[in-house]
Amino acid sequence: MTQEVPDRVRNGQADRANGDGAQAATARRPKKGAASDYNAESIQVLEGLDPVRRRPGMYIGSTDARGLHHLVWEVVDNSIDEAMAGYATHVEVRVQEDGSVRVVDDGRGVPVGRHPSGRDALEIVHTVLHAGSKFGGGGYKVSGGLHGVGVSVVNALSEWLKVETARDGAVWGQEYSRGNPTSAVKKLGPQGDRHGTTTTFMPDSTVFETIEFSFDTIAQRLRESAYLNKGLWIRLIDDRVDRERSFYFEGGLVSFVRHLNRNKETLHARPMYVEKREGATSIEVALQYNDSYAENIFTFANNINTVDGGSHLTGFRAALTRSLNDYARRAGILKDNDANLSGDDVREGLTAVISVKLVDPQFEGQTKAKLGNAEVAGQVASAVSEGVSQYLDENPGDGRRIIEKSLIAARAREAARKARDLVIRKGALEGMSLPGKLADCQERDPAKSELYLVEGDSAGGSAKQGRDRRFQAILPLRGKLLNVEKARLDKIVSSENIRPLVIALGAGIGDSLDLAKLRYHRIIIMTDADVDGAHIRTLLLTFFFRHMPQVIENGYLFIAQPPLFRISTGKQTHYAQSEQERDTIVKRLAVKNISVQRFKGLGEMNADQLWETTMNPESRTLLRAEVEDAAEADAVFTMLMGERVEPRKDFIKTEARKVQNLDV
Ligand code: 0RA
Repeated sequence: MTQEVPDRVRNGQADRANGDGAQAATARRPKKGAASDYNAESIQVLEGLDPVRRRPGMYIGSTDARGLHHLVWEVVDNSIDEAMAGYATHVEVRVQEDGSVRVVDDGRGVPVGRHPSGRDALEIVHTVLHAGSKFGGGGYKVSGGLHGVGVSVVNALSEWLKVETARDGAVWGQEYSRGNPTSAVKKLGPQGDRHGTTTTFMPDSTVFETIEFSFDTIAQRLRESAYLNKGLWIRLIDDRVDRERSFYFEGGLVSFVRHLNRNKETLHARPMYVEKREGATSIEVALQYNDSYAENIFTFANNINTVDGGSHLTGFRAALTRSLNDYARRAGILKDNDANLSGDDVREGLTAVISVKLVDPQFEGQTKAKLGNAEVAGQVASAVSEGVSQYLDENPGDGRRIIEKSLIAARAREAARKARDLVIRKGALEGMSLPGKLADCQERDPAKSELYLVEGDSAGGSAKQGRDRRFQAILPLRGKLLNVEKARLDKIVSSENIRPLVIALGAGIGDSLDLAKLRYHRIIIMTDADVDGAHIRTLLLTFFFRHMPQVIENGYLFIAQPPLFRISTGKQTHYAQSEQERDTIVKRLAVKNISVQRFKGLGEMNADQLWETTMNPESRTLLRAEVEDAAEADAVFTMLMGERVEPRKDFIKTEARKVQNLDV
């Protein structure tokens, strides 16, 4: 059954680049029957590991911290495949004291034994690109999907790697260095009660910019895997700091949705849950409405986060809209003459997770993060229609609340449209007139233009004086802005504070946003370094996050870093952004006629000081606002802006910015 495929050796790299390699290889031959026929003979030989070390980025995306963690995902995903196939129940990940990572599962164990090529199957899996179970067909595979490149890639990029497989009556093992065997496949002892695979590897410090694994990054990913594979135990241990987390969710996606809604008020206590098999496709959906206005849907195919959606999302949306409209008419809430609720209306305040598992997932699009299999749309739609209709019929109180919220959404959407039209018309009527408070810059090229959003009129005054008017515009914002989480789009747009901002930016808002019209590519939030400043900054971040997310996604939003202290000796002046920095500077100066001034707000700085410390591109530090992880950002914003006050206070005190450090 096994054969060398020499032309794949030549073509392998090009095929890998577009991600089609696995399918192309499978299509070449008749499929073997059941997955359980799998043995040493089934491993296919494709190509050696040189290309991986030559161009690691092609296989793991990058050689920074993100690429480094890909090594862990690759090894863990193999174990999770084994769990999805029904053989493994426990996966343990351990970051060891020396910085290496060990992954243990209790599955069937990687096959060992002589392969027709003369080498051992275990060795081939670890030293040959594209060799492995994913060509075998059968079962759902994470590792055959989006980023599944095979453990051989991990091996190639590791200073050393050791594998042990407990099966066929013994524990077998082999060791490697940078992908090359440093031992034969050896019998290490009797099998005992154990079955499964243990893989330990030390990333190669000559390949990666950093080889320090992050507990939090790994924990977050493992938590997600545990949600997506209910009943699977996943344990993470960090021997470097003696930390440990275990993940196990009997509720699977229901637990996931509860987690996503944890800081929100929900419309119904129990998430709706749909689980169905349609042919070879397994479908799982959980959803729960909350009282916010945001839509929060996460989709997965074979545990891969399909951030660009695809057929499963399409099927879900269609079915949800249809079921809710059908129910609203059945229950007499929508009358004959009433128009249907739109998809946008029924998705306001919706948190949902959709997970499908299928044998041959097709990932499409630029980032391969969109599920292509067309048949899945109908399968998901039928499962969701059935599940949601049944839930609504059995829980009419919940049904009514959800429909009423959708109706409010429909009315609000109409009001927002009118308000938007008004804003746009108003802008036009005033002859493209920009807000009176805006001190615009001379530059007209958005890529070279900056807009400072400044808290308060006095700071606005200093900023106007201190700026370089050629490319820096100033818009003072007075008082507290609206609470953007609770306020509806129509109120926000027409609020006295936000309307000038929307007009100054020039790109519109919400659905009608047109980034091509954005007048500034650096929008810089400049607030005091105190709690009020933090609050206003958070409000502005929330506003952009909710209503102009593209601005953040394109990297146009920044946060200025005004200093807290001015330290002067008469001869020299220094600025510090924290007490710690102040102390360091004072110590370094080591003269004791030092005067330290604390700025209570931007307004206390004169124009020159503000320019030098906060606005001059030569000397300032800006933070770029990033939406690293939509789920986490959503939770933070909701917590900050939502009904519950205590977590907000705590948060503001400790960490007021969800941003990543960046010197510009
Ligand atoms: C190929 C075939 C079989 C199991 C595996 C691969 C396998 C790989 C890994 C990687 C980590 N843990 C794993 N567990 C299993 C099945 C062989 C058989 O039929 O027994």
